[in-house]
Amino acid sequence: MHKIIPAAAVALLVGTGLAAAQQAPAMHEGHLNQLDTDTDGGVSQREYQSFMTESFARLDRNGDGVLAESEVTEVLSPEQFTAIDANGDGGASRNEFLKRVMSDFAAADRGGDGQLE
Ligand SMILES: [Ca+2]
Ligand SMILES: [Ca+2]
Ligand SMILES: [Ca+2]
Repeated sequence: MHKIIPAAAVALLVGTGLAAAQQAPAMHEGHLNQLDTDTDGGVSQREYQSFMTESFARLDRNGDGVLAESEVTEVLSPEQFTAIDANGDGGASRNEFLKRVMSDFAAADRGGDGQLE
């Protein structure tokens, strides 16, 4: 639980921005715990993807299915945004977003068992 995990860092970033922007802080328990919706002690690919899909929907304020840089300035640095916008059209589509975060997940999943612990 004390490893530095890039995937969790992205989640933290997204979560923190949302919490700061919209809601009372509910993110202090530990982000991996929050992502672990079936509470089996690990975050599966499916849990991670479903969290990220929800995050995407919340970040996409105008609901056009694409994150404009202006929609994510609070949670992503310009470098991170550029990294997500794989085709460089200035918008992060859902596919681009998920592809990026799921590759972070794979990179963080050192055991290769599809679970982050
Ligand atoms: Ca789990
Ligand atoms: Ca949008
Ligand atoms: Ca794009």
